Amino acid sequence: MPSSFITTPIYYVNDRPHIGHAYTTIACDVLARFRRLDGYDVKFLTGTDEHGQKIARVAQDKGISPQELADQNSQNFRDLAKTLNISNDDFIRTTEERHKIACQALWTRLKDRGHICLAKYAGWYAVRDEAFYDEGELTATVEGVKIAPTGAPVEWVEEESYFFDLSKWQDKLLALYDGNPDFVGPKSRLNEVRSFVAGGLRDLSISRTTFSWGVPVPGDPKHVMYVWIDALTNYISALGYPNDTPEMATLWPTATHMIGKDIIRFHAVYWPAFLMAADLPVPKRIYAHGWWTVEGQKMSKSLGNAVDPHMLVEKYGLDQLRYFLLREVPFGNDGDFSEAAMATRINGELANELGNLAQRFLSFIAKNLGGVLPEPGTLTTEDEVLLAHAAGMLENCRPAFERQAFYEAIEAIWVVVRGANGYVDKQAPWALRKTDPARMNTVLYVLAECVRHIAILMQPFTPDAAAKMLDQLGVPVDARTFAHLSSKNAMKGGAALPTPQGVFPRYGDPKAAKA
Ligand code: ME8
Repeated sequence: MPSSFITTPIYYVNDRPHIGHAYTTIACDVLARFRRLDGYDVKFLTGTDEHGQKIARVAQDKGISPQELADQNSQNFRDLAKTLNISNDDFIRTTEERHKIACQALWTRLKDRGHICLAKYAGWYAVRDEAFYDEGELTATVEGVKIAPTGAPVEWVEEESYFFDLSKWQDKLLALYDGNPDFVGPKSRLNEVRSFVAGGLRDLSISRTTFSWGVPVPGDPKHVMYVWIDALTNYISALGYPNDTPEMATLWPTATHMIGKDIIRFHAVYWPAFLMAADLPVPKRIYAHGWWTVEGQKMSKSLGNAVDPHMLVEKYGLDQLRYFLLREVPFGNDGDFSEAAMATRINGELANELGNLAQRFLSFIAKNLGGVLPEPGTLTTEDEVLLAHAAGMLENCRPAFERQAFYEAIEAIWVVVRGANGYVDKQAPWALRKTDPARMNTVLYVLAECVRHIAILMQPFTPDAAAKMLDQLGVPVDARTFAHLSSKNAMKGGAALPTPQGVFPRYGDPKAAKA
């Protein structure tokens, strides 16, 4: 059985989760569900990033301990995963013992191999990004405050620090990118990372002494580890590192890290360098998606415009939100979020196109045929063409999923949804009832088999709605994987179908959605 380890970034606990966090987590969930249905042994990990100066400062401002802040907000991320029907197999917190053990073991291994030495750091640091910046990357505001390219203010840091010998890894990193063109996706990000590395790397400061909210450096506990070496290690601590676990052996080399474009440098430069230096395998793929703005504006605390995913689920429905986020914007591109756009997609695609397709012929069968799926007669070319398109969907979705091109997979499904709606209009089974009942039977059967395919493939995107559709087709719960798409498991004429119910209701009025 092929394996796949899929990870979200671990989210900082300084703030409540918003739509951006929900986006990455949903995308990972869709990938994890797709691969499980495709026969993979999947492990899907998410969690929270709880150490570092940013968390320590926010806790101080709130007058609580960093651990209290972490406990509260980690729970918020866990709750969000539940609300979003996320199928994660594990949830890691960086304040857990298993994680500290892994961080210290990785550190010791890097030290023993001569990749860590003690020196003095003097340079710029942005607490908001938990990142170091070179003077040349900064711009000064009118007030004279220097800011990083991300807009985060920087402060001057001068302290004793351990360094990782990143400068020695330039050639090996370039060879890694050139030898594995799929290591980073989309291609534009690979080019960005490659040119950053080609421009030369400086050794990286990986410990701090001016605060203590972090994993202590082994043998020198006045230092805590830089939060990014701590955070990145979560991906292997969850697999049992430093123990020689079966998961480290089989799952780790299959890792797909899904992240936002903001943290590509940490994942595609620092992380593989740490791993190569520790003589551990590098992940298989890193995919950086784009960012959402909200009605044209960056989401930010000061604007108070962060969109709460719980509210959207409540108002529009969970599967509707999952579908919208992956459908609206090609994964990898930036997108603008608006409730009006969401209502339009829900009504135009989920309610009118997919929902109606299933609802129309199922209620017709319920009303006119006593809820029994008819036996098909001889198939016409049009029947065969539609069924062949339905049977071909998986082959079109798979390569799209390999490239995390979720919207392409949805489009491949929608070609069949639209084809099936065109088929209904043309074949008009309702009219055939009087003129040619045998032909009507065939058309209804073909539609049922086509919708069975569509619903099986929609499971990763809209798990509840797809399950309801499959329930209504009477497809057994244990016959819903991609292996069951084969004609061996085709719908059986003569089967009694449960009473149909609408799966995708229309959302009121798209304009009212903004109110
Ligand atoms: O960076 N649009 O955590 P974080 C799309 N702890 N995605 C967004 C987004 C937006 N507007 N805002 C946030 C960290 N995200 C580190 C990660 S991993 C070892 C450590 C998503 O809480 C996106 O995936 O700041 C981004 O990478 C992540 O949230 C950052 O979450």
